[in-house]
Amino acid sequence: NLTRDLIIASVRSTIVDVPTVRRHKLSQTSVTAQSYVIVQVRLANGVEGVGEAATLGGPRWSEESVEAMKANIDAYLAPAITGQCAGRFEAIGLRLDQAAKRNNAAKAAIETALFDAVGKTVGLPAAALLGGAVRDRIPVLWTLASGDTAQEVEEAERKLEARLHRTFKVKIGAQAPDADMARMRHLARALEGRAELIADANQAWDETIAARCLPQLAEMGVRLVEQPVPAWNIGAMARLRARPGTPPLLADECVFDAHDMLAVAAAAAADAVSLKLVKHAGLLGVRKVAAVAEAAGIGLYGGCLLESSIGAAAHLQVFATFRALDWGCEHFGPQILTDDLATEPLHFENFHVHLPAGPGIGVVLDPDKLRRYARS
Ligand code: MUC
Ligand code: MG
Repeated sequence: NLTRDLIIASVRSTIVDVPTVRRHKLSQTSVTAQSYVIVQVRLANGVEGVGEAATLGGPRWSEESVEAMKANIDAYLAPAITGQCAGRFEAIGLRLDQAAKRNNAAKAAIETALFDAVGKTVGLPAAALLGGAVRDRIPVLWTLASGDTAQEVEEAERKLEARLHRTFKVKIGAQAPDADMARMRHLARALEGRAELIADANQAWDETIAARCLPQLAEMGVRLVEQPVPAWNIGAMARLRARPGTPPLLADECVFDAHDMLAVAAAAAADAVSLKLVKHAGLLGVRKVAAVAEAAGIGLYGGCLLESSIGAAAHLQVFATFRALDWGCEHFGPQILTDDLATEPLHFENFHVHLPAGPGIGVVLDPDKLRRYARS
């Protein structure tokens, strides 16, 4: 009896900290380890599903920290769904929303674990439960974020040589705008004709600085500029976008739910949107935000928050279902960690990351790694 098999027997959350190969510096924070909450859902049939909630430097990229997520999962979210049928994804989403406002990353990790467990039960990849895959590999970029230009050129050279990445996203906004413009100019010259550049200011600029810097970035050939101004300032995004010389703009922190996406679309404030589980509260939420973007002619960009192969695989399952994913994805996370959490990490080759073939999210949590990196 499938309905009985899919009853949620238990929900467990574990905080893990995995070191990164180098310091990763963005406008509001700098990290040398990635902290995640790993959610393990066990069904009545004994099948376990796994989900991951990523953060970046505690509650600095968005309001959720791993400590807060674990507390809210254990006290509110897990009790709200234990005993329910895991396959009733929308009904469970409703219960999660009744149990806690927002907490989108925590909810996404839980929903991912449900898709993984149900997929593993019926022998289907999560993508098949989300509409079905239309691609089995996605172009993947690398992020340059050490802040040391010479190191960044060298790092990009190594990625190009290994045929892993040929688009680079540069994290700007941690230093003065003119210093960032000089850094960008240096990178653009060093990689000219061999790589494409995009830039992410993580909300660091105001409208005046953005109006000065955006045309300079366009002139350097930068293809896309992400979240140049604060998330609340959709009006500025729209005005900047209407100015001649502004490169295409990518909405990140200003779009969490589908209502945000609708507001950005109505204001004509972005050319593309970065889709992330931590923002959209789950795989279904990613599809809902994407549908609003598609309806407005706004391009889809497969965003990340430096997930391990667990969280990255979940993103790939839903990204694989979009008819068009014109901007590719940025799931380089598994490559910036010193170690992975999956038994078999994602496969990167020829500038693409491959959709793993297994059921559920397509990868399996390594219990030894979970033990090794769990916070005591
Ligand atoms: C962000 O704001 O896009 C994604 C890649 C990266 O380096 O930082 C993240 C978050
Ligand atoms: Mg961003």
